[in-house]
Amino acid sequence: MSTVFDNNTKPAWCPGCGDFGILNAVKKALTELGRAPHQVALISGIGQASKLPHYLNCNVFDGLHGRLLPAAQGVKIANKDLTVIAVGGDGDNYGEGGNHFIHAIRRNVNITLLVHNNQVYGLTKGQASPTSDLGMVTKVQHDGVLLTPFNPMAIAIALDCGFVARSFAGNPAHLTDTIKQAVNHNGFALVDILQPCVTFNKINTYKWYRERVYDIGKEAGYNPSDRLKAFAKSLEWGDKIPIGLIYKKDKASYIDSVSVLQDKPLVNQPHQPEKITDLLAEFV
Ligand SMILES: Cc1ncc(C[n+]2csc(CCOP(=O)(O)OP(=O)(O)O)c2C)c(N)n1
Ligand code: SF4
Repeated sequence: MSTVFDNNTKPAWCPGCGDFGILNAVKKALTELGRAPHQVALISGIGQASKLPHYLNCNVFDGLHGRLLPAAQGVKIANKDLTVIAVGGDGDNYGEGGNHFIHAIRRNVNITLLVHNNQVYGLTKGQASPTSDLGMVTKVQHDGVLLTPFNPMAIAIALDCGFVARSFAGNPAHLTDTIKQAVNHNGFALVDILQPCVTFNKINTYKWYRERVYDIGKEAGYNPSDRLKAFAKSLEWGDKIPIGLIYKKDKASYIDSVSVLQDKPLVNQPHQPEKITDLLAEFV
């Protein structure tokens, strides 16, 4: 598919990597939402997943490993008119950036977080990540992973995150639709994306996921605003893995709650740099 977001850079990912499906879905979602490149900012950390913004024609910023969320929140607060999407891996967001993940949910700035969850550290060649299953053998974890996996869905619901969804890189229609819903959500929106790493994770393959994922949106009577049921769904992992909108709650976002952000975006508001000099002189 060719879109205004193409920048003709050849991705450095392995052939068959789930990251390609995510890249296509991001481009399709933004196009279908009617966004123009100058209206979008993609913010990433470090990792294979975090290379995604390199392959799009829009505003982009690479932060440090695990530090994409502070940068993304800063961009949105500075210019609330931008569609801000943070993109990174499971290591980026649930390991190195775990603390930022928790507090970004609490702060509820209107950004979308896309986590490429390949259950492994791809860029640094296959160490266990926070979401690797117990017992998974890697080049470093010779006796298998000993730590209990991090459950992003359960943690986000426990923190009452307003939009908690999961999708699968091997299901382009579902992923595109989920990204569109997340971007339209007023507040912090999490989309955890099951992303096969064909090189370093030979367990959680396309086939492994296809045999297990089911669309919760098609389950009769499922109501994503029922927090206790959503929590129960968040604990499902193994033979059956739910994808779709698991939890939704409408609440005031950070941008709605801060008075100075109600008028024009901060970048368009009058500012007087000379006052900073006076202030510094007073305190320093
Ligand atoms: C603070 C810090 N710690 C460690 C690293 C080394 N490092 C770079 S990428 C990476 C892992 C990336 O894994 P993940 O975030 O899951 O993304 P993937 O490459 O799998 O898409 C690590 C440990 C770093 N760059 N900075
Ligand atoms: S190492 Fe894994 S995550 Fe990285 S590009 Fe290759 S398949 Fe994708």
